[in-house]
Amino acid sequence: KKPNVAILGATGAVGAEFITLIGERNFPYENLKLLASARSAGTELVVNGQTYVVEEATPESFDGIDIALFAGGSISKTLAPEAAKRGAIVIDNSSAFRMDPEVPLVVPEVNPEDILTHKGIIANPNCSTIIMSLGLKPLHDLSPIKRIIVSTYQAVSGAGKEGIEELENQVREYNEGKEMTANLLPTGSMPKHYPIAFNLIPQIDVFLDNDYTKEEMKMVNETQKILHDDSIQVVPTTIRVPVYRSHSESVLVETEEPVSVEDFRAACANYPGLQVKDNPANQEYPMPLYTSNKNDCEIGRIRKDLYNDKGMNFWIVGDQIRKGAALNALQIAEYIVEKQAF
Ligand code: 11C
Repeated sequence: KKPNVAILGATGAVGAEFITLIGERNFPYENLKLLASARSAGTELVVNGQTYVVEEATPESFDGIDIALFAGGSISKTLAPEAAKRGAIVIDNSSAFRMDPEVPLVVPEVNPEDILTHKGIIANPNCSTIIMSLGLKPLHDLSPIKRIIVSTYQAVSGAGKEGIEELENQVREYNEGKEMTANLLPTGSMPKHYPIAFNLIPQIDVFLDNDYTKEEMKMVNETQKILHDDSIQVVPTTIRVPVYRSHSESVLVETEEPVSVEDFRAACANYPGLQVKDNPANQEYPMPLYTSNKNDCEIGRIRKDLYNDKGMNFWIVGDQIRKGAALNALQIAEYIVEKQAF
């Protein structure tokens, strides 16, 4: 059987990607409903050649829905439990339920076994966590991970359509000799905003009491949950860069036992959703311009720590809107459909 599917947040950057991927991947559905907040209701969108009118999302919108793909945002908090109550399996891209012990947090290549433990809601991890996890798991399988030091280089798409528009506008203003307008980054809720064009901003989301940002602590908590090991130490620095839609991460990992570069590279080459691009002699390494609009993440610059034989260094890059959000969620849905577990 095919599921009745709803997409909530259909008019945003992640929602648009859901629609593209549903067509590209031939995702099966019986009926499809596109939902959004009242502001976007009435918009017409085309899916698989058929035009749909976006409806305002209410709790009743989910009556009869088997799988609900939530693009994210604060609307999840109230509507996800309502949808689940009505029998839908919600795959939620917001941060609202990720650390709830009742809610599985899933990267399908890494912990697919958690998917069917859900009680109505399955959480999609934060984009930088998802992308890093694809490089961590093949290493973790060779020798358990003890400690991770990571710096991210995150695209403006992480701040949604508005983030992309802000970078576009600033580049234009700069080229026209005008002052750049900054209204959104690093985060809309704080008083100061800085241009991202020709700049780097070492703040993503708000600061917490420990002087790490919320984005950084997501990488800590979510990585431990996905790998089922709260003893893994994660020390992150998250940075916004003027790139449109792929996140890049420089990752140094310490494992329990030494792992050779050859073994790790071979494990990555065999890992689903991951491509090795690692040939320094030929100047081959992953770059965010070239992973954009692609499903697979790319890993390269694989090399040992200079001083610690249990340390492995790598660089991993992936499309933030695809693997970092919509693709990962849709893969969870595909798993549920394949198992006919709806
Ligand atoms: C960013 N990672 O790049 C954020 C966006 O918890 O899903 C996604 C936030 C989240 O700005």
